[in-house]
Amino acid sequence: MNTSIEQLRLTAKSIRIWVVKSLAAAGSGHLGGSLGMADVLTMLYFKVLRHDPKNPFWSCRDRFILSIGHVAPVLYSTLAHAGYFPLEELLTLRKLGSRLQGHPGKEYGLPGLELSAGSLGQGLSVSVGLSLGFKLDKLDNKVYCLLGDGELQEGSVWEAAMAAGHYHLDHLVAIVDRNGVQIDGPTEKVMRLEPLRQKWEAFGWEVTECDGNNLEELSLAFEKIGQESSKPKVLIARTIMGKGVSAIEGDYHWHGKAPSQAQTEEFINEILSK
Ligand SMILES: Cc1ncc(C[n+]2csc(CCOP(=O)(O)OP(=O)(O)O)c2C)c(N)n1
Repeated sequence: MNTSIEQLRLTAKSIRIWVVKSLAAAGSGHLGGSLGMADVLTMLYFKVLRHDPKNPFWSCRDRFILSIGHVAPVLYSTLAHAGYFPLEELLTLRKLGSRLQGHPGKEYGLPGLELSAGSLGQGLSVSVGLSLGFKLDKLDNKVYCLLGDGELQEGSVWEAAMAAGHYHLDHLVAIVDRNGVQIDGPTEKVMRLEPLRQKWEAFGWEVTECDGNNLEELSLAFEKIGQESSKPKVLIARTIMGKGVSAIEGDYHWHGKAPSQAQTEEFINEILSK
């Protein structure tokens, strides 16, 4: 896909605005991580992934596995922007009968959604299984799995990482939202993760790091990741929780909070002004 950085920036901006709008309509949800991930998801869905919103079950599609189900609002907003369903549906977030539940559920039939999520520590195992299956069938589909840094404290993540290294799952890409915070504080206080690069390397992964809120850096990082090598790849994307809204940036109290009516207007105006 030939999309300029400027176009991607506009898309990310609109994705953020609809995240805020949908959370405001729901009156609850996870704003911080959703805003922080807007640039990564924009890059994936508008430049990196092989997919077709008109044919969500296309067998040749790459898979995007959202392991941190709580940032569903940014996935929903991205899928809607990509054309999987109308933008207006975003305003049904968390409502009874909606296809857009607080944590994504396959049973609601949302086009583009690959996996139910919410219980942390599951997505990388699923991604390893998918990737191993593609490899055994000699297919070139890639699998991208988005993990939270707090989520890395789940032991199952490291079992999956070990298996990916063992089976040389070269078409598997894990992305870690390295925002340094989790639901109840800084990750390094709750359960130290550093040295994170060396941990992944020890499990047989090729590690790339970048500013996950910088589209130029993300573009270069995914180009590097796209180059052939026999290892699974991990992108440690350094991001800021709440990116785009200065009043909440970096504040873990916004992990799972929705804006009030007054804040909604203020937040949208700030995102629009940048
Ligand atoms: C197995 C499991 N344990 C606990 C939770 C509750 N929980 C939801 S999000 C979260 C914090 C995750 O931190 P991180 O992955 O860093 O996400 P961020 O706060 O950056 O959005 C926790 C503990 C959960 N969803 N699943």
